[in-house]
Amino acid sequence: SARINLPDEWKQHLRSPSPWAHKGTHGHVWIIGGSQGMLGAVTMAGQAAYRTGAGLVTLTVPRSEHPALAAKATQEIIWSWPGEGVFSRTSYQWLDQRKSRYSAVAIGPGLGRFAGEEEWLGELMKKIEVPLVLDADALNILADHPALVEKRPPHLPTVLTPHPGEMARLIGCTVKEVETSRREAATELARQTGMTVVLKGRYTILAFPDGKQRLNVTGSPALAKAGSGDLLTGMIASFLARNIPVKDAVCMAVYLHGKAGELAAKFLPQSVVVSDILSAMETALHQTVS
Ligand code: NPW
Ligand code: AMP
Ligand code: MG
Repeated sequence: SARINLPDEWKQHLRSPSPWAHKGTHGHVWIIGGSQGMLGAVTMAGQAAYRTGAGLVTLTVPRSEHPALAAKATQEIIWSWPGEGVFSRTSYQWLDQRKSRYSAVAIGPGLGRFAGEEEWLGELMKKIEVPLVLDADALNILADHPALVEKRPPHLPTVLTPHPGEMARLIGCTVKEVETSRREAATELARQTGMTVVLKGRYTILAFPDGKQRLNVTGSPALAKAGSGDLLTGMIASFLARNIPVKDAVCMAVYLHGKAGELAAKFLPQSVVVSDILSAMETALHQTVS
């Protein structure tokens, strides 16, 4: 597979905002996920989205988690899922109005599993008319209910971001089998689903519905820590929210995510925490555009 380098046309996507920019100019990212004990996943994704240029980020968690998230989030807007307690208990009608506010959506970080999850994810996949990223537990739901893929209108961009464990569940094999045939696994899933696949790992492989692949070689063991994948999900959603074409958006996100890991790990990879990676993201972006 061709390696990802940052060609000149990507610099265009990353150029500095106009002096006349306002927060509505750079896309509104909607991140849906979180569950008891797993709220960090959505705030980390939200921070990564802001760091990579999003103008607005809204986090949606179950109503029961609203107070806990409100105590944590600062820059992110919180809009809890309608209906008491968990995610699924609602008519979904409000989605028709709500969805037009957002320019890209990510579902899954810290989501957990719950009764009614199949119908819930199906409604979102069907009704969301902007680019969609499915990560973490959204992928696990998809693995258990493969027919959900049909719910997604095929003309809309959809990105799947499995790590090898999630990939093994999606294609029904072992993690070891995924690791010995990463390219084949990613390509097969992209073909089966018609979606863009980001198979994460030391060398992340991207597979597109047209059969093409790209390989990313940036990265660091500093990223081998809780939260790294949640950051990547926020970055992809942020680039998609700015109307960057899906192929460019995923290539840029995995490349810059890896670069940020490298820069944050200058001294001691094992000591790097998420806030270091978020800070290094600015340097990674700056080095890329200059
Ligand atoms: P093994 O053990 O090697 O056989 P899970 P999760 C495998 C949320 N988070 N290479 C590995 O398999 C997420 O968003 C919340 C090889 C392992 O057993 C999810 O919603 C946080 N194998 C939820 O937690 C911070 C690899 O996959 C299995 C691999 C659960 O997600 C953390 C683990 O995967 C987290 O992001 C690799 N590179 N990577 C928070 N603070 O709120 C993974 N595996 O069972 O899907 O668990 O990824 O932790
Ligand atoms: P997740 O397992 O969902 O948190 O995702 C982990 C993220 O960190 C993915 O983007 C991986 O590619 C990245 N990552 C984890 N370990 C490494 C490593 N040793 N080298 C490069 N990237 C890594
Ligand atoms: Mg993850």
